[in-house]
Amino acid sequence: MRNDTIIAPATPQGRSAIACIRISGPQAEAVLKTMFRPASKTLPGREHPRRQVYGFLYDKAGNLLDEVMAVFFPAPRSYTREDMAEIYCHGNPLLVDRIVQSALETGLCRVAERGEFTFRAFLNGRVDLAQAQAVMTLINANSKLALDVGLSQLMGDLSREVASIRETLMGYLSSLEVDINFPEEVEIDESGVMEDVKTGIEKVVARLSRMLEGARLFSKVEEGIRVAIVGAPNVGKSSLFNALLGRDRSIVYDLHGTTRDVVSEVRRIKDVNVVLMDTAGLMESAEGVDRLAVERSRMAIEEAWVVVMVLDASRVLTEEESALFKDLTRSFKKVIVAVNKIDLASSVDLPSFEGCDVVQVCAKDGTGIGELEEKIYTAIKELLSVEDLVILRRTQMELVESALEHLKEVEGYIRAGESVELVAEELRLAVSDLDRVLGRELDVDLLERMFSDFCIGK
Ligand SMILES: Nc1nc2c(ncn2[C@@H]2O[C@H](COP(=O)(O)OP(=O)(O)OP(=O)(O)O)[C@@H](O)[C@H]2O)c(=O)[nH]1
Ligand SMILES: [Mg+2]
Repeated sequence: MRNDTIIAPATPQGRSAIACIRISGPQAEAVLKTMFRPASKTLPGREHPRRQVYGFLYDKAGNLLDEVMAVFFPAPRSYTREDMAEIYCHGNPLLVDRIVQSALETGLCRVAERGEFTFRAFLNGRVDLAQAQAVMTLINANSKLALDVGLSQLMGDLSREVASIRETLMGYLSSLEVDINFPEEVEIDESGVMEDVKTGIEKVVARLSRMLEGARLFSKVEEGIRVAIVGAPNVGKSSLFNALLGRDRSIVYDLHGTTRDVVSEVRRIKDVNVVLMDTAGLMESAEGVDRLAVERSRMAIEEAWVVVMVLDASRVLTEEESALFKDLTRSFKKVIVAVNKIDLASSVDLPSFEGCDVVQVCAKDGTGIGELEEKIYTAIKELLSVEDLVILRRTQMELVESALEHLKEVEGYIRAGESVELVAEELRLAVSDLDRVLGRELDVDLLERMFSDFCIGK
């Protein structure tokens, strides 16, 4: 596509022992040789590939710019698969700028756009889009978890999964196409083929749904996993929220309906970021502004990955609370039951909360808060296993969603006994969506948006 030569600092603006400047493209060697004088006879260039050479940089007028190390990587064994040069100079932004300016004065190169090095690596087939995305995650990660996911994706874990799904679909497509192309010549058990395709597609749908879930979850990792504190009015949700935060953030009052808006705060529990959400008490009979508050609580539950359902130990469980508990567990969210106000109850008679963690707490004096925190952490850790997490951009997620829709369409067509042609067409559309996810089929809009988020020099 582009065949010019680009240059950019690869290290951030700031003072450091060393800064790195990268040059990529057909003139990379020429730029380096124009500016560089080695201390010995060795020149960094095609004759000494990938070898660090010590020397000095000069500008056009012959002024010394810096004492540096330089390396030349001939294509295709470089980050971009083009000819590349790297210069390691002293880490002062003024110095870096002066070197880049002098390189531009040779007239052989221009300043790189954001992400252009990685973009070239992608265009030249060194990485696919899932891997390019992983590179960005590795640079921007704020947590160990994000780093681990980035690394596994850079090593091609997601790419292999998408490719394997694609292969499976292509297999079905070719078995269908035999039927389409040679309807007379080959004796084919059509309904048998269709039945196989249908069973296979079900598995693929499950795999893609899992991928999508992993991507949605990963997008929450950095901003914080949402944990909603919910329950009936006045059970002590806000008190518990404050106890977990370690400060009086939410209003506590001995009357129903104290909390109305959802109150959110970010907290770190060990190595994960958590967005704690205090919500309004849920009650069926709510009217007016209370009705609106309950709606907000419901929305918070929707957004949450983990729900802490708070009960009041000093009174019996209401029917409404039992119903809420059932609803929550049915929604596949991780539910933790916190039985609050144990200081008021002489003996706590707990009904069974099947498959749920139950913690007894007293928000007032802090009893059990540590244990609750531990349970929240464990629940999040169960959700966040590195193998399940996937880094996809919004647009890529939409492509996976669209592939899923086509596959569900395929299932529907087969069930309805529609023609082989129709089924094959939907399958082809699903394959095309998957190809765009990895960038096998170019989607200019996606590419532009993706690489413009990168930093200069990457
Ligand atoms: N004895 C005792 N009282 C508590 C405890 N936790 C909360 N309370 C009291 O229970 C009342 C309600 O507490 P809140 O934290 O406002 O309850 P809430 O669930 O947020 O209430 P709404 O926002 O109105 O739904 C207050 O008077 C608190 O002091 C506890 O562990 N023990
Ligand atoms: Mg409250």
